[in-house]
Amino acid sequence: AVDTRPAASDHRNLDRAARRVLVTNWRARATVPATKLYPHQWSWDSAFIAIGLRHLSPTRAQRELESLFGAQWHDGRVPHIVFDPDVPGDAYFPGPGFWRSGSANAAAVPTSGIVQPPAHALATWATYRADPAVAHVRGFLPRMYPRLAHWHHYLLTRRDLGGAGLASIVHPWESGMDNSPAWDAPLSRIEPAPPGSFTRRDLAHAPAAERPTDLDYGRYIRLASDYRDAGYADSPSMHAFAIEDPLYNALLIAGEHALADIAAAIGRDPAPHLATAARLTAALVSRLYDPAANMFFPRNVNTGELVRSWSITGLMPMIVPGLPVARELVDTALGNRFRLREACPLPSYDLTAPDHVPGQYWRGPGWVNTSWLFWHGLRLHGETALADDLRDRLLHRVLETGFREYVDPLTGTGHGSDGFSWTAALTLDLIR
Ligand code: 9WN
Repeated sequence: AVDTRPAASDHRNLDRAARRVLVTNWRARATVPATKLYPHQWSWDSAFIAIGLRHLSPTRAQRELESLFGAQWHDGRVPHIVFDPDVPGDAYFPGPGFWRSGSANAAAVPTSGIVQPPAHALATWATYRADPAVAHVRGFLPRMYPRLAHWHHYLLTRRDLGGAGLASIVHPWESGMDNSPAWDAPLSRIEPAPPGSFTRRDLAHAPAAERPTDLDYGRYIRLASDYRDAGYADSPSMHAFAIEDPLYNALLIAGEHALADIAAAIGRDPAPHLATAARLTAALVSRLYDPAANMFFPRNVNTGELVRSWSITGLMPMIVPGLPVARELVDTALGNRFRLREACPLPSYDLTAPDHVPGQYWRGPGWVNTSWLFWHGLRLHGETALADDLRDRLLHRVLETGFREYVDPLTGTGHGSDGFSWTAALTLDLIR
């Protein structure tokens, strides 16, 4: 077997290079995911970035999360993009002029109107633990706790579109795994916005073959403008796309466990959060787990059917404390579809599927954030040897390929942006 463990000196170089990426991508109040392709603040990126930044500057990691929650809407939602007013409105599409968030948040900071996976409570607790003394002086936990609770409350109430307690996403961008093959069938019934009605900006910074198609974008724009034109109202009947996603709900559950820790640390009662976590875990397993497949699948709320797509989202419940089927998920990860022992980062989609594309976004390549989550889950469930091996191979991959946005999981060819913030941030965390 080839020894993939990076040497100590490699770690030092990686550490230095990762810090450089995070320093370069820091703006006045937050970190951009990548300088050209994504020149604003993104919601779940900031959570992963804080997990790495805490090793470089605990104060900056706290500010990363605080600035995101500074743009939280009155209804509790945390928008998926917070726009930087100093960046031209047309630098990213769809920009502030499309979303028209107005005074949806107290500061009237321009934002999008959709959300992203709730990784923030997990990140807040991790950030706090990196330096409790500095967090205490800044009042970090007492300030974040009510905001996080309000955010989860929005998801647990207004987004319970299926009526079983789980949160639904209403747009592929909300999954964070935009063009995952899992969304193909539910998206196919959406009438795309006419091609001439909008101009993509992403193709100026990344090859078309590595990005979603124009047809995907037409559907993304249709869904987003319908939501906007309905005043961003949530009701089971109005969403043409409504999915109970395993990754989304797994983060919500792990987040409720983190909120219980945060509550206890500031003298509040952790019990309600633990009760919510237990209730959601039962719903996650009964509604989204298929025991014949040893896999979680998204549920299309509009048809009531499971979407039987073998996407990385189905392995992500590994991060749920006390998950009763963790060993089964490890078996699935070790199998031919994901090849946990060789493929790195873990492929976003079934390696054996005829439509697996190793360089196209969420249709095959590996991403460091989902691999980090699986690593975290392996450790949580006592799979230490597999966790250590995955960490070593991830670090080796980043050493070879750099801080790319996504990577061919078998050849290691890098794709998408370079200098990608969460790749750098989570590398810093894996080195520790
Ligand atoms: C749309 C910023 C974001 C990530 C998502 C990733 C990609 C945006 C885009 O970039 O999505 O939100 O323009 O393609 O899919 O996970 O948060 O890094």
